[in-house]
Amino acid sequence: MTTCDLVLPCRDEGPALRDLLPRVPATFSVIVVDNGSRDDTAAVAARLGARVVHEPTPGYGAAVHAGMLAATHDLVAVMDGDGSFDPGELLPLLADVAEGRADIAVGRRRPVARGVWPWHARAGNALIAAWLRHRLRMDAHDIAPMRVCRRHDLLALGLLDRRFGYPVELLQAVTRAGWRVSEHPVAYHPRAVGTRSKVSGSVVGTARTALDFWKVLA
Ligand SMILES: Nc1nc2c(ncn2[C@@H]2O[C@H](COP(=O)(O)OP(=O)(O)OP(=O)(O)O)[C@@H](O)[C@H]2O)c(=O)[nH]1
Ligand SMILES: [Mg+2]
Repeated sequence: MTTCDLVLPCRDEGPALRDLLPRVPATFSVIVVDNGSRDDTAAVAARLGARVVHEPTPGYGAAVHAGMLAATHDLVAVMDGDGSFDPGELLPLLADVAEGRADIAVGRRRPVARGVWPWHARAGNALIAAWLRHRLRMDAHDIAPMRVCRRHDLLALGLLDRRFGYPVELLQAVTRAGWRVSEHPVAYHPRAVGTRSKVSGSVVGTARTALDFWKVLA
């Protein structure tokens, strides 16, 4: 029996999903949000039993928000769909929220090898997290690429960003709302072979994302 929805925002992640979906623990009901993929992301997801939601508006935030609206369980998890995370590592995060120890549980990336997380992407990420800890006393060290919380509580925050600023806007909002945050180290693997980096693979990609982050910092 499933107890939590798992939203996977995906843009051209077909090769990653082939390996990732069979490894998702049975407690999760998977929703793949296909955001204008040109590869077989939707077909692979459907074939492997995931619910597929199509979101026409491009952007990470647009995909995650569409997944939140499509979710039906009280508990909802979000994770990148590019193979860089192990879905089994969501279970301790889910337990924290389901058992009332936290209002949101987040993952803190631990690269499994040198070069998995390029210096420019890691630096940009560390800068934003340090800023939020300094400005808002945020209780986290990463921008929550893996997270679990209650669906209604999240939607009640009324997050507006539909691009890569979404997780930063989320962390600002939960910190301001006084949510209890628990953080767990999670292994960060290279994205799946056969998929293309959209962010950290280039300085331009990182710069564009850093701009998205900056826009939501109020
Ligand atoms: N649906 C959708 N998903 C996106 C979009 N951009 C990124 N994603 C997905 O969001 C997740 C995180 O994006 P990534 O591209 O992995 O970001 P990253 O991990 O910082 O950088 P790379 O893995 O190097 O690209 C992945 O599953 C992507 O497929 C988008 O515009 N629409
Ligand atoms: Mg990635």
